Amino acid sequence: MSVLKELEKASLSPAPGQTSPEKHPMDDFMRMDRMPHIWCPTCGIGVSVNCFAKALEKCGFPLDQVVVVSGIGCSGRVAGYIKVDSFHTTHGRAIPFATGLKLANPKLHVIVFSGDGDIIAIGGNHFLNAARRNIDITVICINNFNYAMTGGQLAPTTPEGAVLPTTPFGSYEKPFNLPFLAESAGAVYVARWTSLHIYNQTNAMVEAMKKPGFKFIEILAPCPTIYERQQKFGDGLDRLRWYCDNSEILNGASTKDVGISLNEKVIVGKFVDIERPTYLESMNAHLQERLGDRYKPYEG
Ligand SMILES: Cc1ncc(C[n+]2csc(CCOP(=O)(O)OP(=O)(O)O)c2C)c(N)n1
Repeated sequence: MSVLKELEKASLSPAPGQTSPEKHPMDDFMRMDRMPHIWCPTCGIGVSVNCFAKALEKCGFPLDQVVVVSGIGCSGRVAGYIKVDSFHTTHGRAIPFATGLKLANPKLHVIVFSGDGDIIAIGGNHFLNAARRNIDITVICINNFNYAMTGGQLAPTTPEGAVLPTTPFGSYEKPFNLPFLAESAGAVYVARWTSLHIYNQTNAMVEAMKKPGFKFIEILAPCPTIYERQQKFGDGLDRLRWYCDNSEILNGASTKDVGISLNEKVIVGKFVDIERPTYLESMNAHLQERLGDRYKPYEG
């Protein structure tokens, strides 16, 4: 039996403790009517979606108080598969949409799930300013080191030397170190995991969603069809094997020291977990101080 057939059979088998093969463990969290999804075999995005569904289950939030917002790109498709209110917004604008939602209804748990190109290139300005303001949202950035959906253009995260269709002789640009960028801009929670670290990324999502403020999780994910193939690396499974041998968990590492270089080991872990008033807390405290009883704290 082929590996794909085996996987197909396994996914239809009842999970331990489950009686009916009709109900998938993720049925409550995913829009199963949208399956099959668009992602390539061994792409890391679906792994994170599964982790996210698990994290939602662990958080126990009423699902009508959870909103997922994505921009455009392969990772931007996530919003369409999660069974909560979700927005597939314009390219780079997931964070402004999320900000608006959170400010209009502070009771919501707002999660941005999108790609490195979407959040850090075209949406970079919004990323920096939402972190600076400490807007209470969780940003999960799937970093596959390229603009996958549009054919693999260079991204602000592409490691120096990486070959892509727009850099056939290797990139000569210095990439952003996303955890450092997030911390410098003001994020209160910063973590990085890979698609291999499913428990760690699930726990990071739980921690982040439960914490007030601007939280940032970077997930290094294989892109088998473009990035891995262009590096002549193999498929997503080969990348996961590589992460197994070449990622080092260093919780509390200085974000300055976690930049990524081609073919060099990557540092993963929780790097930042601090307290700082959120945008709305600062606004309420400030206006209360200035206006006294004339000000009624804004709660949405
Ligand atoms: C304003 C605008 N410019 C460009 C595009 C084309 N476009 C669609 S997806 C994308 C890149 C997405 O890259 P990334 O966020 O890294 O997501 P990935 O596909 O790699 O998951 C671009 C440039 C667009 N849709 N809108």
